[in-house]
Amino acid sequence: MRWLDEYFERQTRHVAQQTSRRSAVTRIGQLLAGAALALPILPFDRIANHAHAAGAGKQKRDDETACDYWRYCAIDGFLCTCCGGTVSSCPPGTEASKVVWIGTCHSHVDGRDYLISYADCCGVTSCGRCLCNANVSERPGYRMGVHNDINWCMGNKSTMYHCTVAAAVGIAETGKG
Ligand code: ABN
Repeated sequence: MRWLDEYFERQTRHVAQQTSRRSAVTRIGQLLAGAALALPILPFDRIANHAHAAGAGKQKRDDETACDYWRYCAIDGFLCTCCGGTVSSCPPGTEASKVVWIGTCHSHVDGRDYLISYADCCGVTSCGRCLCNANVSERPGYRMGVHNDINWCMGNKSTMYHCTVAAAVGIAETGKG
C-alpha cells in the first residue's frame, strides 16, 4: 500500500502547488507583467496627443481667422477676416471706427510684444461669424483706450457694428536702454 500512499502524496502536493499562495502570487505577477506589456501604449498616446495639440495651437496662432491668432489677444467681436475683410482692413461697404482701442500682444514669430490697434468696422449689420473675446491687458470702461466691450462705431455716421480688425502699429518698448 506504500505505493498508493506515495501516489496520493504526489497528487496532493501537485494540487497544493497549483493552489498555493505562492502560485496565486505567481499568477497575479504573470497577469500584471502581461498587462504591463500592453499598457505602455497609453503614455505614448498621450505624449503624441500633447505634441499634436501643441502643433495645433501654433497653427491657430498663425491663422488670421482663428481667435487664437496672436494679434487678437485683446479683441472682442466678429473677426473681419471671416467677414470679407483682412486682419487690418474693413470689408467693402464698411468703414473703420473713428475711435479705436489698443492692446499689447506677444508675437510667437519673433518673440516681441506689439502694440495692436483694434478698430470696429461700421455701417453694415453684424457679420455674425467668428466671434472672439480675448482680454489680455484689457481694462474696464473707465480706461476707454484699452476697453473692448463697447461698440466703437458710436462715433461714426452709421453706428451699426459689423466686425473688428487688428492692425499692428508698433513694437512695445522693453524699458531697456
Ligand atoms: N468692440 C466690439 C464690440 C462691438 C459691439 C458691442 C460690443 C463689442
